[in-house]
Amino acid sequence: TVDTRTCDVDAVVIGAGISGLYAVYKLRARGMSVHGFESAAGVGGTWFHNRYPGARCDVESIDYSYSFDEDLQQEWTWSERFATQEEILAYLEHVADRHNLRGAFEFLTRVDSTVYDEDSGFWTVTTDTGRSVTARFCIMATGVLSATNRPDIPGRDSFTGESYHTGEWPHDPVDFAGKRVGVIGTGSSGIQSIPVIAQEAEQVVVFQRSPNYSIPAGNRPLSDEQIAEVKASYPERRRLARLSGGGTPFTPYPKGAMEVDEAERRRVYDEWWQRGGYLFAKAFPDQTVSIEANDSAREYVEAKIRDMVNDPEVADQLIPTDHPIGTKRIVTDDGYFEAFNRDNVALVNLRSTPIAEITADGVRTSDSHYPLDMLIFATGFDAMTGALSRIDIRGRDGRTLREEWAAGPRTYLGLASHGFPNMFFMVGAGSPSVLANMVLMAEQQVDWISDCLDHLDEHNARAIEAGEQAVDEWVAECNEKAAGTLFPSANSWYMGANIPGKPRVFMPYIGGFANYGNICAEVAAAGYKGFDIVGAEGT
Ligand code: NA7
Repeated sequence: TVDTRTCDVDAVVIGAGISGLYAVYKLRARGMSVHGFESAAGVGGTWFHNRYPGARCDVESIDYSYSFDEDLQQEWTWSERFATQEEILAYLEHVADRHNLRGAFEFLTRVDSTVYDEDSGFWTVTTDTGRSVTARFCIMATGVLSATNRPDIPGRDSFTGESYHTGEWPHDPVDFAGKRVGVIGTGSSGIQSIPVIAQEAEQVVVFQRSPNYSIPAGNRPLSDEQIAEVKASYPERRRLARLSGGGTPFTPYPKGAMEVDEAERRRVYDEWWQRGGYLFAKAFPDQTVSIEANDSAREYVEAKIRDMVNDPEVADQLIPTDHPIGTKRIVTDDGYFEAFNRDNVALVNLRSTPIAEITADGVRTSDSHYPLDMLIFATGFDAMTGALSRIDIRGRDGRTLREEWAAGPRTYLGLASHGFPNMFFMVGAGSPSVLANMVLMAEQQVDWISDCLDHLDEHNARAIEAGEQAVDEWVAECNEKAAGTLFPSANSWYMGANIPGKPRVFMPYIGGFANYGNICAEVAAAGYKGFDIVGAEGT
């Protein structure tokens, strides 16, 4: 039987980033009442928080933007090939205003728990401000790189100078002039910020545990002609992006790296190096599958790093030795390696001299003490699952998502989990997620969810839930796809390897954006195959 009480709203959307904003837009367009919660003071998600100097997206601006509103994509003009955080945030604020989305959200409100009640079929969402809202559907747009990681280094909180995490960067300008700045971490955030900070600070000490591959962005202003050309062909550009492996309109070279001779291989690497950025990982289709192909790309990049860094000993230490190139996301930088040619930038190799402790006035390694005025944690995130595990999510029969996912995320299509009816996860584990253009990724999933809700309405159904077998099979499929690549050999955040105690599972679906979209479409066309749909009578 169905509880005849009504809930407060049809859907709760948690998170006002790229996926949450579009979810609100789309669900409202279906005539649903939607209530959004957002822990930050404004919209933007990742782009609200990551305001560190040099923060940019590594996907080209013209692709990393919504496609659902043709007028918007014609009217908005990106200024650079790779947009700054500031410009992306301005864009998302513009979209929120244009579609009146801000009003749906309660800001500065963090969701503590979401609990499902089987009798009523409602989720109760409670917050740290004491709010409690009931809804039929819960959309978890909580972000994949949103739960920051501050590693538990001895003395971490004893530093008395200025201290920041790149993913929680303050809104007021940070002044580096005349200061000795320590940066812990050389992932994307460290690599993007270090050259910018070095231009202002008196001294920058880079504490590097693992070196990373990074490729110059080749960023530049977009000319009027380029903009006009893109706008004239936007629908075609988007079509190609949807047919691609990564949600951008680029296809790799048609042959494997070892199927061509050395001269051709070099020409292709030169071409993709010139294009700039992480796409270099995809120059040849087998680069992250075959170690031989990977070695050829690695050697090419190693030589480039040696060209850029004057001191051969420093260059040596900046070259990764612990993972095949591309199995951690290649960073897209602007002057990173050259920054080590400056007199005011020093590299501390934590592999040879680990951090012993953070002190009141600096960082002590096994062999030295580095006095600092400012300490920056560029130490990343509890990626993909961290934002979900920080919420107490309780589904049917009191089962908790934390327990269900204790050995790694268990989803069907990345969208849903067994035991958690009417709850949808956005752009996370089990989907191409961070391996694809997140904006098109979000659109694809929200559109799919919207169609799914149409289907439920047409069949007068009250709930949809991923079937247990479908989850088992999807988890196996995700693992099998990853096992066919070199990715599991890297200690990456894709693998959960950056968080002590986190299960080692390759979390995204690596079968490609287009394939994933096709699979989702087939599941829908087959009457949501693999999902259990509960009728109005509870059957
Ligand atoms: P990342 O890529 O996770 O980088 C974090 C960095 O912090 C990385 O170099 C880590 O070294 C380092 N780290 C983490 N914990 C420690 C400790 N305890 N000691 C020393 N160094 C540490 O995060 P980002 O924010 O840079 O980028 C995240 C993604 O955002 C990026 O991939 C893009 O897709 C956008 P490690 O490699 O673990 O040895």
